[in-house]
Amino acid sequence: MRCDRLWIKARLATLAPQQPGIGAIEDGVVASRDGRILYAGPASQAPTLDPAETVDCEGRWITPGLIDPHTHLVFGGDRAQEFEMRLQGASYEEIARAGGGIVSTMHATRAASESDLLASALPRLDALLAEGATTIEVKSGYGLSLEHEIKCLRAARRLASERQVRIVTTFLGAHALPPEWSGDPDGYIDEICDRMIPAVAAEGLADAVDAFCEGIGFSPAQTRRVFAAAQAHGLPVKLHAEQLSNQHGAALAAEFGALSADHLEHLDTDGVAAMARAGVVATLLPGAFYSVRETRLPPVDDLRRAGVPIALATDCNPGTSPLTSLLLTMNMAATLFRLTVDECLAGVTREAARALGLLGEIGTLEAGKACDLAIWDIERPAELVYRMGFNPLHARVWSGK
Ligand code: DI6
Ligand code: FE
Repeated sequence: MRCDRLWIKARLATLAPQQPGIGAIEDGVVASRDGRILYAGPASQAPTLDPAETVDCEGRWITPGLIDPHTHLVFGGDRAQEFEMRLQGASYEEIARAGGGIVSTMHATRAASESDLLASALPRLDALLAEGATTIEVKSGYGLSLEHEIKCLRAARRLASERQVRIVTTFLGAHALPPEWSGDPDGYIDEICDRMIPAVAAEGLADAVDAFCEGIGFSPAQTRRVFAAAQAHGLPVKLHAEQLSNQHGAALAAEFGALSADHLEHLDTDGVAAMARAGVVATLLPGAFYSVRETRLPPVDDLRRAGVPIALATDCNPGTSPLTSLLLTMNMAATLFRLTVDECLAGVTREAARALGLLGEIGTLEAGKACDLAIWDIERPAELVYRMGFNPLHARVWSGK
């Protein structure tokens, strides 16, 4: 069988769902053709392959390319000053209510051009890619008007032409109330449903729609309207749910067959059950938990028991998670949330793919999927989780390249 490239003498973590644990294979090979995996498995069972190029991995580990299923990578400015305020005792919610927080980033984002936003997002994207990421979800949500949300989504889409990476975009107009709608959140929700979602859908700028369902964000009733408008335009939904309080957002997400419910520190058992029934992925964001010094843990044991898939993401954003490392995200998920090494690795590969609705395309080393690989200079997979601030990536392969 002709193939473009053959990686040999590799140890594989296939993450294939029918294999136990991470699907470890000691003497493995991966073959690619036309950007797809032709074969990934034991060398002994490989078909006869006729590669144009062979790469000797010298015993290195190959995992699926890492996937970050929740980021706010595109924004203007930074919030280092608010970080200093929080160090002096101000809380995240106090700062948000005083006009800081998301709205301060909105001003900086509105002042930036599409090219400015692209330029400022690229170093953050590069940091993720340097650790083996091959697919990144990017949300809007700092423009908060039709014009500026569209600008952010266009900048996000342009990231994919600047680098070898798959970018999945999400419209998050319902992230915060912009000042021009002050006192009229329902009017802003009308604007989102009647103008913004139709425009974003017509331009094909978003792959999904998200909302911030929270005391300082939008109510469940408002979130419901956003979800209904998204579905009317054929867009799947996901939700920032139960981050700072229990608004029963996860159950609402489940009702709409959401791809994922994210954060979840305040999720209760009814919410867990609703997610399990509807097959909603729990995307945990330990970087945000760490940065806001949250003390309430997401109910990981309940999620496990109910069989809710668990994904991990950086939540890269200027306010609550200025984090651009999926390796550190895994370490935090293990240390802070007590996820196992296998759960952490699945969380940034297979389950992250599931959270994006792309499990048929990426997330495991299986024939037919995109050939997105991370090749690591490690002796055992646990090294990817237990070290902090060390990057053992040897090579990154995106679409076979
Ligand atoms: N939850 C978060 O943690 C981020 N957005 C959200 O809905 C915070 C965004 C920010 O503070 O800029
Ligand atoms: Fe977020």
